Amino acid sequence: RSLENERTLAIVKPDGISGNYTISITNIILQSGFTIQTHLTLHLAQDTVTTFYAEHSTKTFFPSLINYMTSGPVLIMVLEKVNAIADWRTLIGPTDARKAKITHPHSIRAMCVEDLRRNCVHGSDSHESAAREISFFFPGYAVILDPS
Ligand code: DGI
Repeated sequence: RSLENERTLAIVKPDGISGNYTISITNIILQSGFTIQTHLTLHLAQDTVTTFYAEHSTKTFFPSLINYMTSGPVLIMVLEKVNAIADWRTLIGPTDARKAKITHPHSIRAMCVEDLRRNCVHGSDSHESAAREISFFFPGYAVILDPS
C-alpha cells in the first residue's frame, strides 16, 4: 500500500448513465475521499472500445461487450487519492453483480447492476492497467504524481 496519492480510471457505463446513477456514484466517489481530477462524457466508438478492452478480444462475450459499451454515453473520470486503484475496485464490488448483491451489498455494482454483462461501472484492476487506461483517454495524466 502506497502512502503517495495515486490515480485510477473510473467509468460510469451506459447502463449507469441511463439508469440515472451518475449523481449517486459521484457522491460516493467524493464521500470516499477521492478527488475527480478530470472527466469526459463520450459516446464511445466501436474502435475505441475494441482497443480499450483488447485483453478480452478472444472471449466469446467480446461482441456483446462492444455492443454494450457503445450503446450510449459514458462518463470517464480520473480519480485520485491514496491507494486509489485498490480502493475504487473495493467500492465498485465484484464483476458479477448477482454475486455483488449477496457478498458486497453496499458496493456500487450491487446498487445499480442487473447482470454480469451490464455492470454499471469500470475500475482499473492494477497499477499497470491504470497507467494504460488513464493515458488512453487522458494523455498527459500520470498514474502517480511526480513527487517533485
Ligand atoms: O474488471 P471488471 O470490469 O470487473 O471485469 P473484466 O475486466 O473481467 O471484464 C470487463 C467487462 O466485460 C465486465 O465489466 C463486463 C464484461 N464481462 C466480463 N465477463 C463477462 C462479461 N460479459 C459477458 N457477457 N460475459 C462474461 O462472462
